[in-house]
Amino acid sequence: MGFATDAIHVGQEPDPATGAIIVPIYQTSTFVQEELGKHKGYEYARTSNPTRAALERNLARLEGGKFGLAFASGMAAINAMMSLFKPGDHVVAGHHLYGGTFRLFEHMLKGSGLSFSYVDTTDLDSLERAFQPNTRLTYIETPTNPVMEITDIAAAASLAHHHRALLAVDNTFMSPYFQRPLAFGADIVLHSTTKYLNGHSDGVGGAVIVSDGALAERLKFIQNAAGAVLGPMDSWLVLRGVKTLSVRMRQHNENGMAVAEFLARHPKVKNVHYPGLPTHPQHELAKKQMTGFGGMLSFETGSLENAKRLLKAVRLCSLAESLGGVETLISHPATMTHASVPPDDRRRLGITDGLVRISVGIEDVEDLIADLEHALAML
Ligand code: P1T
Repeated sequence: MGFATDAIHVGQEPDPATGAIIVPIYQTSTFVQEELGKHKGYEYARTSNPTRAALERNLARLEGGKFGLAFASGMAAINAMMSLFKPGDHVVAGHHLYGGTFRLFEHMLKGSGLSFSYVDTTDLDSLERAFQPNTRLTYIETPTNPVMEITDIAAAASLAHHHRALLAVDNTFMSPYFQRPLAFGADIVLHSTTKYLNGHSDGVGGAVIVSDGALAERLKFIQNAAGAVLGPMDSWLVLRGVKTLSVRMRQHNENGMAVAEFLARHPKVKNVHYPGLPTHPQHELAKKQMTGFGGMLSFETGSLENAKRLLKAVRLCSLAESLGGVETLISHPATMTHASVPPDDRRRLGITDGLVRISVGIEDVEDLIADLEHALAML
């Protein structure tokens, strides 16, 4: 079946008890057993819950994987996945990561004995040089948050496998509608479902998707043992959001492209980071591994003062962290999403004080452009 059909139907057969077409919110902590050892497949809701299980099956299919696991947030999903590794293991990570992921690695997991090298994974030679005998994982975002750098997933997977490491890809920015990392050889896909998968800015969640049965077993063990599971109500909200993922993503892409082109033409905008623009340094690679460019972009206003003025002047775009919802959000990475990255590192990575990020929503694009035009006139 096609992607949109799968998004609407997989894991969502009519409820066997009532025929309800929508998977019910099984708001329960436990399940009554008929006799010792005899039950209907569910015992205790941390271990598994039917609403969460429906979402997990759905997300696994959309990513082209076999197993999905849903967590309480994107960070909980990343943390659970990182629990696969033990003290002494080394991780090669992309130098551009969501600030919270960097904070987890540097300020929590380093203390538990993991070590990290951060490299420019768009440059396959530096990626290759970063492997050590104890490297067990390569961890990337592509495109990266917030400057939209793109790593060749197939090349990163073969390098990782050559060094007997796994490749994990945070696919939050593209969603499986535009990019399916497992098909390019990645072993693990991560999501903050808070973003495009939910799509309506009304829940926090995360997911891990894999195809390997042994890896899935270990992740399932971690999910149950550590217990940062997604609740039934939040699982239901993501299930509902995913039903419209394909139509939303097409509109995010159309609006994203129009806003990027408008900004690229604007005399007060210095540099637009959007993989759909032919001027993006990895535009060709983007076309190879993505089927669209999505709704995320960032651009340079030149100074903190300009960024501040712009963010104050917008009326339709909302100044807020997060992304991937139907409404347009605008943010300032240096002081918001990436505040936990040390200032020197931020500057080296191009997360300047003048950088502004937009999660382009699916409003009428003329309204968005008019809002930005009005705000840019204040600079
Ligand atoms: O917020 P949470 O659901 O825990 O997800 C964390 C996360 C993981 N990966 C990526 C690529 C992300 O962008 C995020 C969260 N990002 C934001 C809140 C943001 O505004 O960028």
